[in-house]
Amino acid sequence: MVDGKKTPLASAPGDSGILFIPEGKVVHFSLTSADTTHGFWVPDLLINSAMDPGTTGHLDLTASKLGTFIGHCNVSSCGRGHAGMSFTVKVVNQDDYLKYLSSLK
Ligand SMILES: [Cu+2]
Repeated sequence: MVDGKKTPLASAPGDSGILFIPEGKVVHFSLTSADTTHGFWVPDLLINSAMDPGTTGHLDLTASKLGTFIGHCNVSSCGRGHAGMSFTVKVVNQDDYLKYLSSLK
């Protein structure tokens, strides 16, 4: 969530999700899981948080560098499909973030 607005995870079935976030803004994540414990790990952004079923964890992030970063689940015991549990985080400047949001309409 950025400035009180939800930030969608752009993805299509079978594709890894892409999360766009603006540089220098506090982004609030609400993290949970539908089945078992998974990890929300983006090492280049120093994010490492667990997502547990039945609970909602909270994480605030202010990305201080532009770029494209890879995230993974880092709970190897989470089950079948673990190897494919990755996503992309794109940290963009404020103008590009607003363009991205406009493209969703
Ligand atoms: Cu997992």
